[in-house]
Amino acid sequence: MPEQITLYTSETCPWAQKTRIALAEAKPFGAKWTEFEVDLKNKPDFYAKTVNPASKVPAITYGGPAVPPDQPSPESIKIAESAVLVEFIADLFPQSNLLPQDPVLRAKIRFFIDVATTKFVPGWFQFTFKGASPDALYAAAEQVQELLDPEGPWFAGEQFTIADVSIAPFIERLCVNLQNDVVANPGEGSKVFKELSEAPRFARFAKYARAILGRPSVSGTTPHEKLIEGSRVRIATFKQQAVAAAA
Ligand SMILES: N[C@@H](CCC(=O)N[C@@H](CS)C(=O)NCC(=O)O)C(=O)O
Repeated sequence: MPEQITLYTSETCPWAQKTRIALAEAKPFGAKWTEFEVDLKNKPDFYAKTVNPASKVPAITYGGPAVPPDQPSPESIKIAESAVLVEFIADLFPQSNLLPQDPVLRAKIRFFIDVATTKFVPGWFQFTFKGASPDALYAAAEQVQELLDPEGPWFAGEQFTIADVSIAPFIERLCVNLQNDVVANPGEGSKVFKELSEAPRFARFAKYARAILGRPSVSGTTPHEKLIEGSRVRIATFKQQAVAAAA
């Protein structure tokens, strides 16, 4: 009998979405799990005490007896950090081939994840929420597309891997922000969307983004209206902070 898995998540958190995508991809290969929605504005007391001392989502309890998610067993293993969890899920369900065996491909996948996390995520974040120039985002999109298999549809060609899992929530958020022009400098979002989706220099990136958005484990797992609402609040908060800092 497989060990129990409980995922502590939050519906609009991109890091938690990575683990939800990985689990959904592993489902045909036997993954079964329980989800517990953590209210990040009002976290339950048990969470930091017994699941994740960093008090962040995602986290997983693995193994131990079957217990209600709000009463985690001391006997279960507690694991946090989305990058660790995504690899853990790939390791638990090797038939999913989310992390193929070939050492060179594994290294390439990990390098791609590093670029996604250290270049693409900040490029999206700084442009969307802080009103930075889109140059860093464009440079990151170019770097991402140079690493992609030329034919695709995925990073590693025909096989969907944790490389795709790890960038998917951020490509989804970028598209939602740009298409709805929910960015720090209104008007800029639509322009950047046109550039990224129509300019020949981003053709491979645009094709990849469309494939990611159409993947069932990605599409429909995060309500876009909540992402838009959350982005508006975050943009307004950063603007207030900038005004306060300048005063
Ligand atoms: N490096 C972490 C980042 C996780 C993270 O920042 N999660 C946010 C929500 S998106 C969180 O739980 N923040 C705690 C809080 O809001 O108090 C990971 O990859 O898992």
